[in-house]
Amino acid sequence: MAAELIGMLAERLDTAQTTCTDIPSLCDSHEFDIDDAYAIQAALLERRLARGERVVGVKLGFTSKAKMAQMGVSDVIVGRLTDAMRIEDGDTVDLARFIHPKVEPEVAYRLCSDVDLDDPLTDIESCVDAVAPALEIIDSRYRDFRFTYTDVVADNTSAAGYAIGPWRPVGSVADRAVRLRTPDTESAGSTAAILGDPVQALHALLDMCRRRRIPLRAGDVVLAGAATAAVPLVAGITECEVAGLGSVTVRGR
Ligand code: OOG
Ligand code: MG
Repeated sequence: MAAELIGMLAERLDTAQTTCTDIPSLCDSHEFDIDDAYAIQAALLERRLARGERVVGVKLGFTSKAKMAQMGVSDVIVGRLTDAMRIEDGDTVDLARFIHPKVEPEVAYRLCSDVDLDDPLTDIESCVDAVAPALEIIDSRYRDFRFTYTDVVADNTSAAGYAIGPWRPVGSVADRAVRLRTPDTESAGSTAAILGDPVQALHALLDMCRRRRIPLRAGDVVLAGAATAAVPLVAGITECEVAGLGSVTVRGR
């Protein structure tokens, strides 16, 4: 796909986000493959960086069957997090910032060293020093959250916001109960839903970042993907609790 078209589609997604206006699937009007989709995502990120935002991490999507089934997609995807998306634990978030926000319970890791993508012996687990419960806010720029696999990659995997609970020194978080409570819903799941064990998300991430040349730097946050299906983010308190790790909240307003 021509660079000009990539830039135009990135602009369309960017404007949808900055003006809180949904758009139809890009695939309705254009044909593009997964490489083009990541190129659009990269151009979208460039626009954010040009506005003064900073990259603070990465996120994985569709690492759980619940999410794959909910969205009709069956392969892991990667997106980028910027400082403008960060919400402090317990903080209020203005719902008017979003088009149709949903929230999902996640596990976050923190990188303690840069990851060498070109060294085949890189041990990603040794590049991580902390783990925490997390909430991700997703806000697809597509009408009614309806998108194809390439659409959602181009749209930076619906990334819109995230909050991280207290960090703990990294250790196994396999098979931990996960609870998501909003004023309207309560859902329960397990960290086992995330590729069997969230640590597998780190290995999937390394593979994706090698293929897509996405740098992984010391201090970056990694969202491992949702443990349950996403639910609407509404006014009031939303909490994600991961057994043995603690909890994190945001307050919609
Ligand atoms: C795409 C983002 C998926 C996850 O945790 O699986 C995701 C979407 O569902 O809109 O963040
Ligand atoms: Mg997510």
